Amino acid sequence: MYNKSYQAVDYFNIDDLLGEDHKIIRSSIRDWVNRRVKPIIEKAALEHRFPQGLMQEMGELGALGPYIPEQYGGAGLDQMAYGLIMTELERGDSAIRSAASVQSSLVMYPIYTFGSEEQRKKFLPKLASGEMIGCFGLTEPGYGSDPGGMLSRIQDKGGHYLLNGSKMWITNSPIADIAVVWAKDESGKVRGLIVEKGMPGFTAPETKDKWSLRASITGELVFDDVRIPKENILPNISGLKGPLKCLNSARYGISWGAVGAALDCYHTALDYALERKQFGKPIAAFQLQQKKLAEMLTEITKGQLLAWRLGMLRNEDKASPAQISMAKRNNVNMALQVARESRQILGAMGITADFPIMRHMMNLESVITYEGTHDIHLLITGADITGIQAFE
Ligand code: TGC
Ligand code: FAD
Repeated sequence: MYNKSYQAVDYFNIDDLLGEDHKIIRSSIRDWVNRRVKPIIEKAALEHRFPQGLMQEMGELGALGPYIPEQYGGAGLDQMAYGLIMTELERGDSAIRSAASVQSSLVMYPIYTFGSEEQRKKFLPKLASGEMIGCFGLTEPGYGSDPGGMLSRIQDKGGHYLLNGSKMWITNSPIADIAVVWAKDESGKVRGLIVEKGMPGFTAPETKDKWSLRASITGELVFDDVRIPKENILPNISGLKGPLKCLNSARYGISWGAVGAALDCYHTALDYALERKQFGKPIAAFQLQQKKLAEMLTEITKGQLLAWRLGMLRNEDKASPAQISMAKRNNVNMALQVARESRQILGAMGITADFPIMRHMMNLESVITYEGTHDIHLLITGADITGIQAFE
């Protein structure tokens, strides 16, 4: 493992725009990632294994549901703090950020925003502490980018609902205690429900042999006549906008998270370029390598500013879904390009597990696909600019 001390670059003094509390939170997460994630993540990824014990540690740090009010076990922080936490976690690995984003934005957020008071009290404190793990089921085998076509159905049976259908590509489903699932009712309206592990007819098989996000567990959700008590329906939302509001929060977090992966690649490449000698000089002395480093830093800085401004807008509740799409799309693509360029700077060493770059690069191939693909976010921007939907 390449082991230089890490000080994240802040080329445009964005730190001056943060509060002291933000810097304290960031430094506690950064320290934890350096101590608890960096030393074990390469092995976990090679072994295709999620380091599950880290969930409770993230809970102790306040990284699960950071913006959920303290009365429900959250840390009561703002959106900027959430973003900074995501950057530090993804500097460690996208799988760790994924686990925290799903728990925070896709499980705690809908229960807090659309749930009953009983649901909030029952689930949120355990999710915040990491004692309970949650997952989010929207995507189906036949409906990924177009979730409105979903086939999963609930039928009202008087005292309970009967759930049938399946979901796939679900982060953490095999280890989750609860799943926030989206299914249509008899009138065709999308509803959200909380499915609990152990309910008869509910299984969550693992999806094996991924080349990407290897330190994250992915699986299916299969529902075969699962009885869902009525108190497990999220009462305060119906329609596709329910899951999409959750995605706004998760996509926002990813726009910050991707910056973390990019920073880790950039720092690794810079350190390596300054040390590695060819033709009698450090390779950092060659213009071609300087071009790569200078362009990477430029793009990272632009991504940091975009995320920071989006955080300000989110704090004021003024960020539009299209603005979030632009930031998620730009920053993930930026991180993937930075990973590819950094890998080249390391030459053959770049393909080994001695360095984090190839792992980040492979992870980012999922990040550019999930939470809305690169194409879909472009189409969302295009529709916003022109007023014309080009999806169909
Ligand atoms: P469309 O007709 O445009 O919209 C349906 C209703 O939803 C509203 N809406 C939104 N509301 C809030 N936030 C948004 N971002 C919204 N986008 C749309 C819209 O106003 C409408 O409301 P109403 O009241 O009129 O009914 O929907 P469409 O069927 O044409 O589809 C377009 C859309 C937006 C669904 C599609 O562009 C899209 O986003 N597809 C991507 C699907 C996606 O992102 N799936 C992610 C699955 S979860 C995941 O990947 C987790 S990875 C976790 C990890 O490990 O980190
Ligand atoms: P498709 O929708 O089949 O798209 C295939 C290609 O066609 C893409 O390039 C896409 O951009 C393009 N395309 C689609 N429609 C259009 C169009 N209208 N115009 C132009 N091009 C188009 N989902 C969950 O619900 N919960 C999770 O926790 C979750 N975790 C995930 C974890 C991982 C590791 C991965 C890889 C995925 C996860 N997903 C999850 C699923 C993810 O959200 C979907 O993969 C994603 O939304 C894309 O759907 P799809 O894979 O079916 O691709």
